[in-house]
Parts: sequence; structure tokens; C-alpha cells
Amino acid sequence: MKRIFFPLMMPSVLVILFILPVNLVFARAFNNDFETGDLTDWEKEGVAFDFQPTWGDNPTARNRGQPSNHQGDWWLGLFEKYQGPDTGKKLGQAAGQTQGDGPQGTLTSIEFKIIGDTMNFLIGGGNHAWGTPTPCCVNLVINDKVNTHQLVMPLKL
Ligand SMILES: [Ca+2]
Repeated sequence: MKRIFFPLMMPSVLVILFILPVNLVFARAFNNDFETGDLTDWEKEGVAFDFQPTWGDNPTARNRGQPSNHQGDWWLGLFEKYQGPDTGKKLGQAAGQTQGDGPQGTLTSIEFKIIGDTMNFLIGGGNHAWGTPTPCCVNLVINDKVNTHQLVMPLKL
């Protein structure tokens, strides 16, 4: 089986790692934009993702002056701690609430197939490479090899 690994690391002290291999038999759409409102298709380690995904423009809800410009309703905002008007309210969360940059962890996707020659990501936040003391980045892993530099150029598969 050809494997494609897609590691993603995010803000400051935390690291996100997506791992996504290719298997045409089991290929299917997965929750790559978090629009399920939960972490379906993802495996988390640590506590950084305990309140993810976050819902709506939470930075604007606290008048930060810098909108999230996210896609859809749900996104990963690891500084954020607001899971929307339904789940968040049940958990006692309020729009604009944060958890800060302290929590650490990783998030790894299920295996997935890349169709075509390129992939697009909507990413913001820190830029500290995997292997540094406080990694905060997205990594793409293909065939067990981390391909961090390929995130800024056409992906060759
Ligand atoms: Ca989304």
C-alpha cells in the first residue's frame, strides 16, 4: 500500500500531525475541514485539542481586531476555547473564550488519498519546525518521510 503522511503542527508549544496513506479500496472523503464539528477521522494526543474544533470567528467575538478568516463554521484554533452555541453552551463556554497557548499535543489524520498533483491548506499561526523546542507547524509525510518544504510548492507524488 502506498502511504501518504500529512503531518500538521500548529501554534507555539503544540504540534499537529496528520497521517494519511493511500488505499484506493478504502479511499473516502474524510473530515479534513472539521465541518463535522468534532475530531472525527483524527487522533489526538495531549490536551491541546481537547476543545477543538472551535466554532465561528472566536477572535472577533472577544474584539481582538484580527478575524480568523476560517473556512465554514469549524476550524482548529488552538488558542481558542469555544465549541459553538450548542456544544460550547452545554460545556459552559462563551463566545470569545480562550485556552491560551499553554496546552500541547498532536493531531493525526486518518489515511487519505491525494487526488491530483497539488493540495491546498488554509493555515495561520506560528512557524516553528518539527524538531525545534516548541514546534508549531504543519508537516506532510509521504511514505514515512516528512516533507515540510513541499507545503510551499507544488506537491510531487
Ligand atoms: Ca472548516
